[in-house]
Amino acid sequence: MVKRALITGVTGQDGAYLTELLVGKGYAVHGMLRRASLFNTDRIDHLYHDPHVTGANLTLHYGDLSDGTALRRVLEKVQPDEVYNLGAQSHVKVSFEVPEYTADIDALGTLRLLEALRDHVAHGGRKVRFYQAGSSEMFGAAKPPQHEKTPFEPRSPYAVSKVAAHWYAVNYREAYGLFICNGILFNHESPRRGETFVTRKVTRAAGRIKEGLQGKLFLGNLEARRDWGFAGDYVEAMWLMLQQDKPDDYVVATGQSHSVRDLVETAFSELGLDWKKHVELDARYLRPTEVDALQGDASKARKVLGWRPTMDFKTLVKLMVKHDLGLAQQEKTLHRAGYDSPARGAASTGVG
Ligand code: NDP
Ligand code: GDR
Repeated sequence: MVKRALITGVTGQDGAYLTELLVGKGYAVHGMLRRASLFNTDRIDHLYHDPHVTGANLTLHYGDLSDGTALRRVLEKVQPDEVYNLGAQSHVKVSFEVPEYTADIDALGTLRLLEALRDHVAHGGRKVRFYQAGSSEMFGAAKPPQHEKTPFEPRSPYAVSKVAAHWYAVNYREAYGLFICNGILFNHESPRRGETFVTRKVTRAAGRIKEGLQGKLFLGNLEARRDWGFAGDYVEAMWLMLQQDKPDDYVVATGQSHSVRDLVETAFSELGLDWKKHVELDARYLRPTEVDALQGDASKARKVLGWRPTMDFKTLVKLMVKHDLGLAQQEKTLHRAGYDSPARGAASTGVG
């Protein structure tokens, strides 16, 4: 029997890596995406085949975490064995600008999906396993190293919403006996990372500065410390959680933490650049309340799931810098040929 997985947030960084992983394992993957005025499937286009072709193993469905009816419909249609709830307004700084929306999608959206799941399982007598994308941001002000028993002290509307989603998930597991796992994942990055998150913003800028396309990089707090791992490793942990005999919650992290300053220094020096000549502070990127230090203790995931990260911080930064230098070189070639790309991405958004 071919297993069926439903992924919300399939167009995001993790959605793309998870789809690759599951397709590689022989799953029929169904992704939920929201309607956009421009195509928003760049990260999964290489995995998508015309549905009329036999053997197509990624199918897309329109839906939105704000729309409970659509969630029910998609569940009924797909009849999944596993559901991965990755969809979210995932930007911490943006959550201060749009707190109600963030709560609606990240907290209530999870509740809507759990309600649909509860009915789907009760009426159809089906067995469905559910993964909830929790975050190290939930630990917020709690002292590192953080593990499954560390109390949550959230510091942003995003983090508060993820804490609510976490407890909804625990409650639905206990109240209705559903197979639900919360992953508490620390920051994970890749060349597919959105360009307003700090790692990608830095590696994009380093490549563009090296190619003479940009002079300055404006950043916020350089002292914050994060535990950065590779997204490809982290989606493996999500899948492993759903393959266990019992549902449980797991921290997923490398156990190493670095400051934003270390990140900038590592990325720029990879290209022989002196970051001090290019980086400037812009208070727009400071957060009203910051999470100062995150460093995960993933002993439980190591012991129970047999999960280990394969990529360290330096290798990850190197991979991203190399990728983004390539992008900058393409941009330069286009520029020379007379195709000017508009100012774009992290350099110009002013939000990330
Ligand atoms: P991204 O921001 O790259 O992707 C988020 C996904 O959610 C996108 O597919 C986005 O669609 C979708 N989405 C946004 N709003 C809605 C909505 N209203 N209805 C349905 N889908 C929506 O995030 P990541 O891939 O990095 O993260 C995946 C999940 O894991 C998120 O829940 C995030 O909060 C969480 N997380 C991430 C960590 C990380 O370091 N990456 C760490 C811990 C948790 P669109 O493409 O249209 O915008
Ligand atoms: P984070 O990631 O908030 O940890 O959330 P982000 O990369 O946005 O910030 C990390 C740290 O860098 C500091 N910082 C800046 N951040 C951004 N985005 N832009 C800047 O210019 C900048 N300057 C300094 C931030 O203040 C912060 O301390 C990510 C998201 O993927 C969440 O969805 C996820 O849950 C957590 O990781 C774990």
